[in-house]
Amino acid sequence: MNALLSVSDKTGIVEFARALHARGIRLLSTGGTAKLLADQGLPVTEVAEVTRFPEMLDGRVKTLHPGVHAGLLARRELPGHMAALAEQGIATIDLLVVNLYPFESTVAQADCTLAQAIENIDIGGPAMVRSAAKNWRDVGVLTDSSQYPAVLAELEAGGGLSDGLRFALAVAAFNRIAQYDAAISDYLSAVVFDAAKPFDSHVPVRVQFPGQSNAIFTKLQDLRYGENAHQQAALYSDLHPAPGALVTAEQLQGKELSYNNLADADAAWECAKSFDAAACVIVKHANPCGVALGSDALSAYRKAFQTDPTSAFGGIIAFNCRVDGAAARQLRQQFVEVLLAPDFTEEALQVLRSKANLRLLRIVLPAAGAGCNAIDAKRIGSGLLLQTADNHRLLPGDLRVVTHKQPGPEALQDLLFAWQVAKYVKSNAIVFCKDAMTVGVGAGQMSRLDSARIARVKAQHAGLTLQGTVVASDAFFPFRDGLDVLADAGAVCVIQPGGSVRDQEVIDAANERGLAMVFTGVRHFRH
Ligand code: 93A
Repeated sequence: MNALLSVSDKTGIVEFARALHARGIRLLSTGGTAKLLADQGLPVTEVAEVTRFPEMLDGRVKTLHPGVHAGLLARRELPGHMAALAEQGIATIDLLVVNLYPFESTVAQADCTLAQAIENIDIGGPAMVRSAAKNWRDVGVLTDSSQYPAVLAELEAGGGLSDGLRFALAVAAFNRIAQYDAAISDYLSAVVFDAAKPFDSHVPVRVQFPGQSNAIFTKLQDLRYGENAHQQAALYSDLHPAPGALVTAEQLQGKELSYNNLADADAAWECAKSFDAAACVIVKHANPCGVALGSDALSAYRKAFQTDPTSAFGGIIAFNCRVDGAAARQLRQQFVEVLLAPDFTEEALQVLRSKANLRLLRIVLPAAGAGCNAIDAKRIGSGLLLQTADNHRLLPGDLRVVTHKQPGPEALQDLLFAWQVAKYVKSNAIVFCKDAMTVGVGAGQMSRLDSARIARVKAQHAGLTLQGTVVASDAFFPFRDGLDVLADAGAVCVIQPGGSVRDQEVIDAANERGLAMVFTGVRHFRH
């Protein structure tokens, strides 16, 4: 068995090569990799020896040779292929270990020149990876050091690699090549070529999204239809989904998830996971119609449901905490489309099993401090709007009290809660809250005044009082009329970004009506 090793990132390669050698596998390698392995006392044959052709053009042509590619591409069970190899004195290559020239990290450096970027475009590496991955039934292809242990484990178990592992490695290989090529295309597309300027003074003009590699999406499944029955749809996942992202969820039971289920589940989950205390979020048509914190799932759910029982019918419900038997029995009383949580007790699963259609999703909460999806994308006609995600988290110290009246400590807690909820409500958002529970949500209106009116009406319909509530507004009040609606309804504290030319008019109104008001200096539009 022959293995060809050619890696730029040499992490773990010596140990891996040593393990291959110990299993009697012959090592072939390119210049730098071969030297490292030889220095560590491993017997290694240079590719140049195999091809009987020297590396040339400063290493630009190392492995681009039929002696390598025929060895990778030959179908072992075709006698014609094997005879052709024998005729040319070419040996099969059964294992390929390649990682590519570091294009992505090179262009991420601020002082990277166009010439350096181009020198770091790997040609021979991707060519070999493609050959090996195409011939996955006969060749194992490794493109990342994280794959070494799984391959060694199978080799050590005796026999060769399994079909399953070789196929998974081939898929990972093509994904890696797609990602690599996208990085090159992305970089070069952003270079505005100017013949009057020296070649190497060109730099790409582009927005840098920190820590974000090129977005490559892989299809998870076709969906029955899109937002409406006449639209086709499919679900794709980031190649490397962020920890705790919806696409990593496991469906435990229930009907197939629809396009709208997924969109709403995502809205509910993103909101629920943003709280530290046990939280329940009920979403309908992409907007929360009930959000509450509690001591456990049951208490949070009871409060969230009270906000708007009418809208909660057929809702999508997310918890950031374990759902136990008591919560499940309560949930069984209402019609739920999708239920998602990081954990369910055995008893809860038992209770929910009787609702065979209910889509139940288990999703792992991200570890504290884990990165979330750094980029937000929205399709526009033949284009894509990209932005970094709205990850801003307000701290009590960021608040500026602008009224004579100060919010008390309890109101302050509710203000922070209301603000956090408003972030997940479509603009214009007005959110009344009390005791860590929403009591009136006005969402998605073209005027802030109407959102305020709607939030009030919804609270009335749910039989809730707005006396003594706090209110969050996702953006500033352009006039005092919106604030007057809140005061008329009985609100006592307001949180909003501030920043309007009429801020003073609104502050005066708050003082006149005896409200406390705080400015955040940050806006949370969500369209
Ligand atoms: O310059 S290349 O595009 N031409 C080649 O023929 C070639 N073959 C392997 N780059 C090539 N490679 C790459 O060299 C591999 O993908 C790997 O990243 C690197 C390993 O070189 P070395 O073993 O000399 O450190």
